[in-house]
Amino acid sequence: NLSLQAKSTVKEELLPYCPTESPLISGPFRVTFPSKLTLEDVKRKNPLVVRGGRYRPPDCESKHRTAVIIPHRNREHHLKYLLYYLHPFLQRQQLNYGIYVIHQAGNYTFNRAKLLNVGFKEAMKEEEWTCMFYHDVDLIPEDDRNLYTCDRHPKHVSIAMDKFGYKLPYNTYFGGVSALTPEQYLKMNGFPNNYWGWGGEDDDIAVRVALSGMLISRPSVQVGRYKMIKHEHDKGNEENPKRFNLLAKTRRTWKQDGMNTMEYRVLSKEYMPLYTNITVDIGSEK
Ligand code: UDH
Ligand code: NGS
Repeated sequence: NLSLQAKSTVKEELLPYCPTESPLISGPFRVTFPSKLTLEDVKRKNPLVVRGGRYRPPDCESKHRTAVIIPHRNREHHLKYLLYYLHPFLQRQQLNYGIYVIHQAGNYTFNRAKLLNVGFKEAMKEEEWTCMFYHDVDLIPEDDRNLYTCDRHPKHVSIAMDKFGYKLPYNTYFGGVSALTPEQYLKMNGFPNNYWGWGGEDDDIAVRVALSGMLISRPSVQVGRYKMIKHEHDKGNEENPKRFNLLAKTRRTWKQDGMNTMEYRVLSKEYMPLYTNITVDIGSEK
């Protein structure tokens, strides 16, 4: 029925913009980890989230399109809690959003930064996102005034984590959760592909921000608060002994390694009810 279809299109186009400040934001909330929680529960509590973990506010047009990119392997128990908190959190902020889990296939050493590069590229194929949140799976925001939108400069977001006594561990720390527009990301040639194992890749990203002539922005320490789900070092993500050597060379390598040189193979893309799962073969160290 054409006329009905036309009407519904018109209705969509006529949605007013969402207010600059969402009226649904309520500030700090308590983060706990209920032991019986299931993904089914999370699904039931988020009826407006559609296939692939997408959402748009039902009665206003959001000015923001945010993709959350989560590097992942073998952390399903953390993912469940993150989704439990993140979906309602993003909805209270009245964002258009999508959640992408970038799952490293195989048992070769983990590579967080390369997975984030893959996440950028794959998410941008699907939608013109205006902001990417690069998000560790074990960090739960504790205050919804911490807006998941981008700033004029690359933003380091997880600046007050419980495990560091709710302050930065050091001034240039860029780990955990960060947010960049596609323009900012491309300007710094994305992230390094050659940090295999734990450590240093986040410092490399901070160096790239500076080398490409940008500054780091941060939320206030009152709102940039996160609780980390406690865990031990993962198998397959041992400390990278090469990280200090790599970091010493970033100035010479950042233009030749990053967004422009990344090689990978997507093995599957599944539109799950609460997130898009992209399983990827990112190869191994050369
Ligand atoms: N990640 C995985 N699977 C892995 C390794 C890492 O999904 O096997 C992802 C996940 O999103 C994680 C992120 O990469 O949040 C960063 O890795 P990490 O959590 O290992 O790094 P972090 O520095 O912890 O937070 C290091 C282990 C600390 C052990 C302390 C023991 N008391
Ligand atoms: C630095 C690491 C970072 C890491 C940060 C916090 O030393 O990658 O510690 O680590 N840099 C290097 O190793 C060069 S944490 O306390 O979370 O284990 O993010």
